[in-house]
Amino acid sequence: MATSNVHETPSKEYDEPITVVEKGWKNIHLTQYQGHWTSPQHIAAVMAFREHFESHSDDIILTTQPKSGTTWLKALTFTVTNRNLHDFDNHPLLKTNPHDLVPFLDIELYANGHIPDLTNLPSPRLFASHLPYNLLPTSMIKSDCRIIYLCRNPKATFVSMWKFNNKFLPEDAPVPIQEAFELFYKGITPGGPFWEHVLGHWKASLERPERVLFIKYEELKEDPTFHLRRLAEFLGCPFSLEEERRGIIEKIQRLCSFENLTSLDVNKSGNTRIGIKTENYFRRGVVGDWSKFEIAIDEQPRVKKWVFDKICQFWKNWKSKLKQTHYDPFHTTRERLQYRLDRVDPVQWVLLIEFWRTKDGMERSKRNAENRALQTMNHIAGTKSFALIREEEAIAMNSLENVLIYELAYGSI
Ligand code: PAP
Repeated sequence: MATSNVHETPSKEYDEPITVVEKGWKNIHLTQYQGHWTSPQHIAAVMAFREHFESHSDDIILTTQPKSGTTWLKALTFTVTNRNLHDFDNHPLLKTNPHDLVPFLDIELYANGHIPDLTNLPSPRLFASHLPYNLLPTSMIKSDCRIIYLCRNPKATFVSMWKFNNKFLPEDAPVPIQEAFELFYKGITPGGPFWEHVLGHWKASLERPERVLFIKYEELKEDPTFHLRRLAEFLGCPFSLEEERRGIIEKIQRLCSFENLTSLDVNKSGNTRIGIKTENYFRRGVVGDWSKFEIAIDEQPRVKKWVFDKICQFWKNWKSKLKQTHYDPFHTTRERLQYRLDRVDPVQWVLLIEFWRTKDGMERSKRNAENRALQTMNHIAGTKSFALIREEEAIAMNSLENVLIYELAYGSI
């Protein structure tokens, strides 16, 4: 297990030109480093981490965007991996904030470009990072280390970030929610852009499922037992029948629950190692809380447009890579898509579209589309000639993009 007990060597100058600096979120300037938004003071750390981190094959890396449940994931993973070392009545989490048990690599261990000596930490080393997948050190991607990614509904992540950020401002001068959302929408948010972060990890989890585990905060809330089993299996330490019988999964859940962690003195006062008040990592810890802020966020109506634009953007990029066909039903389905947006979880939308772009996704989509075509044919047989229906379906399924359109227009999502 990684602890704070690491040696540091003097920092080296990292003076890569900073391309853009935005005065985002009122109190913090944000810088874009290779497409990733972060505070200027973290740039040296990010560069040192990327250049010097030597991954071990049994490392466990927790990756998240800020405010998507990092604290919770740290608590859960620490408890699962160390369950044979600590008993629950005298557990480190009762006295220590999860952030001080699982350090951040990019913004903590390599802070200011210092190069820590992490070689002698006991295995498996447990670290966290807010970096997007494409910026993780090459040694991490090439090694067999395991990456656990937790993502959260974008609106919930945004509201949590907005509330967190306001804690650093005078009480009577919070950043107006529309202003903050405008930045978040453009991707200018600590750890952003949101979609790129999520999609990078999502793709990696499809390409390397045995090395990258993708979890959603909302699903973890809904069925923690299922996801804890999944997590333990992924880490190669599944719960034994005996452990299950002893109720260890429920104990882990309880220990790491929002209710329990917020009841502990350590999380009511004091700071974490990186100087943030421990209490600031906990607010409400629920799903759907953002809906209270919906009126403000949706005034423009930003969120729907945002998700819709993202889908169109993926769609266009995808189309441009394919041969153009004479049949372009995009316009005909546009309204239907707009209509359906109200009913679908936005993360699910974009993830599904990305999934369809993979080979497995396409195979599955094709089968779904064929089944649906068959059903349609059965349903309307008698009112149209079979040949005509076959022709229509053939057109609809004649290219990859048409299969997707078919799915979206008539699909089950
Ligand atoms: P970080 O990126 O700065 O580390 P992070 O832990 O990712 O923050 O996000 C904090 C959110 O996780 C808060 O969400 P909220 O603002 O919507 O309430 C916080 O309440 C929530 N959170 C913290 N601990 C837990 C937990 N044990 N269970 C569920 N949610 C939690």
